[in-house]
Amino acid sequence: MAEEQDTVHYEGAEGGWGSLRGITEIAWREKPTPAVLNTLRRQNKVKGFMCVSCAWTKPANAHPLEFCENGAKATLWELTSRRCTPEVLAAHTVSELKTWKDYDLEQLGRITHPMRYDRATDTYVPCEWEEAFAAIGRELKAIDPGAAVFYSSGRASLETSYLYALFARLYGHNNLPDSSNMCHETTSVALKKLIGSPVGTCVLSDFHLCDAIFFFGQNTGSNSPRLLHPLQEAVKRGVKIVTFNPIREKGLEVFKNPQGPVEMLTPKKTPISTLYLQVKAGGDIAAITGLTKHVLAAEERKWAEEKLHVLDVDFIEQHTQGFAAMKAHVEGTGWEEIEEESGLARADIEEAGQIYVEAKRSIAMYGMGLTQHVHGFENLAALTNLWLMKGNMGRDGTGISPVRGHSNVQGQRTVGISEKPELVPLDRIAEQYGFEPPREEGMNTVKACEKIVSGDVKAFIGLGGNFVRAIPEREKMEAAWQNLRLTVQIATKLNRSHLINGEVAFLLPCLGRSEEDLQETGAQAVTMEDSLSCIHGSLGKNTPASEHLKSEVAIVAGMAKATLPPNPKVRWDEWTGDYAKIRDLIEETYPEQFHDFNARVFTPGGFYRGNSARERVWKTESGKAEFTVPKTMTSIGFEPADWRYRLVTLRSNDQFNTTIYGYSDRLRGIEGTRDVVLMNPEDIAAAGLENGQVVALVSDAGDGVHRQVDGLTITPFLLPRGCIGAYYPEMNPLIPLWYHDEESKTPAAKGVPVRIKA
Ligand SMILES: Nc1nc2c(c(=O)[nH]1)N[C@H]1C(S)=C(S)[C@@H](COP(=O)(O)OP(=O)(O)OC[C@H]3O[C@@H](n4cnc5c(=O)[nH]c(N)nc54)[C@H](O)[C@@H]3O)O[C@H]1N2
Ligand SMILES: Nc1nc2c(c(=O)[nH]1)N[C@H]1C(S)=C(S)[C@@H](COP(=O)(O)OP(=O)(O)OC[C@H]3O[C@@H](n4cnc5c(=O)[nH]c(N)nc54)[C@H](O)[C@@H]3O)O[C@H]1N2
Ligand SMILES: [Mo]
Repeated sequence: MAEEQDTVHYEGAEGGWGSLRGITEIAWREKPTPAVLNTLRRQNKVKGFMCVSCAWTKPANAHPLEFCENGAKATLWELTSRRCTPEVLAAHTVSELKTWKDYDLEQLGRITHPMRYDRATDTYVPCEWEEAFAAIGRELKAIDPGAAVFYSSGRASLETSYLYALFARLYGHNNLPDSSNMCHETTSVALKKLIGSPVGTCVLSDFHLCDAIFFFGQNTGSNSPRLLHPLQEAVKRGVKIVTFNPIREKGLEVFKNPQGPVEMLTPKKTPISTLYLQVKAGGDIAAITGLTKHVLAAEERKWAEEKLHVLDVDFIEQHTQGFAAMKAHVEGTGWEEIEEESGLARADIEEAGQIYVEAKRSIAMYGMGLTQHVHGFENLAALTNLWLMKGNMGRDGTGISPVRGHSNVQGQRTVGISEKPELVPLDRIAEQYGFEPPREEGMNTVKACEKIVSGDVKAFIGLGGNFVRAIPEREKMEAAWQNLRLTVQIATKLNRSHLINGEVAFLLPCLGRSEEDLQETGAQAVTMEDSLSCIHGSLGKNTPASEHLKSEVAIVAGMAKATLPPNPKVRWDEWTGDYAKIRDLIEETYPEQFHDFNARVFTPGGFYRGNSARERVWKTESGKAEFTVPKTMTSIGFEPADWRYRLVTLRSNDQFNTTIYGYSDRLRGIEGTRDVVLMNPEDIAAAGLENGQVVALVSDAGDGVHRQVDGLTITPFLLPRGCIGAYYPEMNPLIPLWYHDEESKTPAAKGVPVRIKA
């Protein structure tokens, strides 16, 4: 077995001085003013502004500095003093900018003016807002609404998102793909089907009551660092934390609280995980089946010896269906297969299983390690089986808690951004606005890509994000982009997606969330929903990066007004002038969840919008929570073969999705470059490769399509054999568009079939 000392790794703990250094470095680069530092002090506080980084909840009793390294980076990134002005854009053709790295594009700073792409000079040229809106309206009116796609990245507020979805439906389509389609769509589909709620069931107080927390494929230290605070408190309370992850991610191993002075000054660190199991990528169904098998065996023993139960038999009886079939299947699955598929030893799985057996209240947390697989649905089904059998759902201190990504990605779905019409109260909307909304299913991300390739899509609007960079199959998609007649990108900074343009293209710069949003009735607040279904108000105070920016609400309203015929019930200008009126509309559409919305906007800790599964009301087809018989023991969508590896695409500690803050993945010990392939030393030797050798990765999906990424340095790393790691988004050309979760179509970015070309 390879040892950590033979590999590249990080010596410190997550948090601590290293994390302060991370903040300082970016602060130095972005040259923040005193006003910016003030903004950090208001971050995630009541009547402050809500962080634009991750979706972890903002507690009522916030720390004096309730932000983490990555939240600070995100804020400083938004409030940079650099400006991407018309002069800067005039100095570089779009063809030239296409050769730049993502990092360098965003380093140009905040976009200051609305811009139109000028094909003759191959540059962006400034334009007036009204000119842009009129042209967009003209273009949209000229095409069939079904040929337009309105994408959103999960950052825009509830107010913007609600209007954006309304715009799409008034115009005539449900083509509302969301970054969620590449992320937790597996959750939305699986949890809806299994427990009748598309989101997690936990609230913050559950973390104070549980006895065990199980983590599957979620990198807390980098991606939701503030969650380390409740975890650290839980550990101090004696809560056992068990982690399943192919990589020993530092944040879940040890944590040093950068906000706890004692831990900063002394070498005291909190070990986080009691047990850390390096499951093979795609091995979770097998691992969870092993845990389930152990629980069933423990039940049998306990009943035989003490006439007592390990299982929650009353819950199973009253609230679920399908237990017997699931049980028979798990008992029929041998340990040999479980060990082979999970890459874990039976004894280790049983040790974890015993922690689960002994815990009275357990929480399951997970991230992209479960959702981004061809059998991602099966991952969540297996996990739900395990959680249901002990009644760990809908009881204080228990539950299933997907850790969401973008700061309002969950909320966007809540207020109507969905390609699935059955998830939206269309009848109510029809009544509210006096029109007949489209009822046919819209395009999700993968479908939109397919239709862009086939030429059926004519217009693409991006409400934030970096679509072309985030999706699979980059080469083919970039080429197909030329089919589009209209592309509109609403953004804060320049990125690759802004350089792949349709015939008519606009770049519309918007306010960031930390900036003051002044409208007719004064400064406006916006709202978002966190991972635990709590809604928070956010008030930007910083001076906008440029006087020419518009808010996202104003931009959506401007485009809508120029596109749609007048309707007395649809008052874009009035709504833009006062966002409280948009909140009234949201309340009207969703009265159960958003009652008294305006009065509750600044509730400390946010207001909880409720969750039926938490109340043990199962809005599933059968009216019960569902056990499932797994149809496969691996979540990987290809057969093993010699020299075929499972590529896991990773986020570094120094990026937010396609935004690269820098080249220091401190928590994994990788510095100065992102062009690496992380590989087990024994695999390196077996393949006849050497540390430091530069190689290419080649797609091995068996579909005859050549996909390749060059210039990657072999780096020894403690990964299970057969699994290799490399960074997202650089590796996205290697992922076939058809390679996605079977049920939800979430691209399977955590188990991509590749070969190494020396
Ligand atoms: N700083 C920062 N914060 C972020 C983001 C960011 O890019 N940077 N992105 C935001 C967004 S949109 C999202 S969705 C979240 C993403 O946050 P996460 O859900 O944490 O996503 P990833 O970092 O992609 O991968 C998570 C972990 O899955 C592990 N893994 C890979 N394959 C498997 C597997 O088969 N099984 C198991 N058990 N584990 C596996 C990886 O080793 C990794 O540690 O973070 C959000 N927060
Ligand atoms: N291989 C691989 N691919 C993946 C993933 C993976 O793990 N592996 N993860 C997937 C996941 S989980 C996600 S969520 C997607 C992410 O996909 P996206 O959400 O589309 O991408 P981001 O990188 O978050 O978008 C960054 C851009 O957003 C813009 N922006 C920033 N702030 C604002 C704002 O306030 N308003 C507006 N309008 N624009 C703003 C900036 O211009 C910035 O360049 O990628 C997916 N793709
Ligand atoms: Mo995400």
